[in-house]
Amino acid sequence: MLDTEKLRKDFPILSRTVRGKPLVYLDNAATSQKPKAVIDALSNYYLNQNANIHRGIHTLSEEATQAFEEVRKKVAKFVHAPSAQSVIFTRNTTESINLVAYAWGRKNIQAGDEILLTGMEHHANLVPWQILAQEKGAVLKFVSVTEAGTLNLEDLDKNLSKKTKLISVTHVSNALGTINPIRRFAQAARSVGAVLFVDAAQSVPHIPVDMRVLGCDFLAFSSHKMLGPTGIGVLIAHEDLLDKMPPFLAGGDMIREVWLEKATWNDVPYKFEAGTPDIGGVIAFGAAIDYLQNLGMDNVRAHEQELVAYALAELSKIQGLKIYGPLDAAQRSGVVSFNLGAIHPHDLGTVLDEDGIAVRAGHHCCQPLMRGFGISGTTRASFNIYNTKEEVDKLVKSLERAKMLFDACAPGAFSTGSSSPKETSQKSSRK
Ligand code: C6P
Repeated sequence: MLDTEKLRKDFPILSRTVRGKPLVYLDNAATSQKPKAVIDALSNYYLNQNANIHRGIHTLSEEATQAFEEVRKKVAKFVHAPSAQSVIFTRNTTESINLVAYAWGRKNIQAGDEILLTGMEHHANLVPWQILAQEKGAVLKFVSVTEAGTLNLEDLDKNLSKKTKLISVTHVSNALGTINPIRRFAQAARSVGAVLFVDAAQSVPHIPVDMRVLGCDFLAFSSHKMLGPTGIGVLIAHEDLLDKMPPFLAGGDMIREVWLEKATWNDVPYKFEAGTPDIGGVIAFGAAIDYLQNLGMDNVRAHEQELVAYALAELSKIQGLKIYGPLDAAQRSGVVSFNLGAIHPHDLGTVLDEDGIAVRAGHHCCQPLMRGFGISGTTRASFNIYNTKEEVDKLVKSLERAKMLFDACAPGAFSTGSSSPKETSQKSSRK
């Protein structure tokens, strides 16, 4: 198990106060906090190593190149990628998805082809496919979401056909916390010769992920959700798949030779890494992976599962509070989305902030999912390695305070316990 008390000391920001109260950071699905080891790695790069990579023959450039390439190996090992060369550094998960939609999609998707998605995708795993489908005359199909916040797998079988060329699914829902059965999707993809893309933005930071076990073709995630810096994303795919894809962006290291009228491309992964990357960010990302490896991803998962089980139990005691997603902690990551009576999530988030508690409120970039539940949004608490049961207790206490406040303004608002913020709310367009 994790020694939370000890590891909290590694995160300088956790000792600050917000509105005079100790910070309770429960917005980890948006971005995680960073341990000092990551901050130090970033500043050490700029203090001692700063140079461009893959270019210079001088010592600094060689050192920076080596440190950068070491992280590629670390990432590959962390998720059991096919090889270090199968790891591409991007800016974030969103860019990784767009890269595939652009480079793989434009080459492989034709009019009449089908792309199978789900109703719980983050906009980043929906809109790039919408654009591709519109451009190519392809058809989008969807696996629907049940009332319980799980995927309706009957839809997977029903919508699968020889026309299905790509299945793209989130491993863990950022809005509900639901852990999806990726192996089932991999079997489905194999059975019709489709390619499987897994959006792992919310899984790689929180549960052990083994690409070989998942059986996917593409995997994408972001450093900033897993204790690393912002501005670094990862895309992984088998080298033979990447070899066949045309470039996404052009210029810099992705080029082998250039003539006035034409150019040839570098090998994978460099073919997809145009221009100077965020070198310091990648090196600091390596420190984040070291940190998680030292803790052990099984321990990370065990800690967050215990915390989310506790949160589900305690939140369920609040009258009028509705939780979205599976109620079994084994089926969800450390994310809990809820509504309290008819209080708008933004108003609830504001009350929690007064108590130093940071949560996300809104549609969580999942508008179709929210629409399916007939709501404008939810309040979302999401946990990480440094969160504690005491912090869950503070969340519950603050929610009780919000309930009293709003009940005083609108007596009886909680007596039915059924009303939820409706999609028609004037604030529904806000995130
Ligand atoms: N979700 C959240 O608060 P980027 O922003 O590119 O690093 O990640 C995009 C993304 C893609 N897929 C999933 C499942 C995600 O959760 C996210 C990011 C954050 O839920 C910010 S919107």
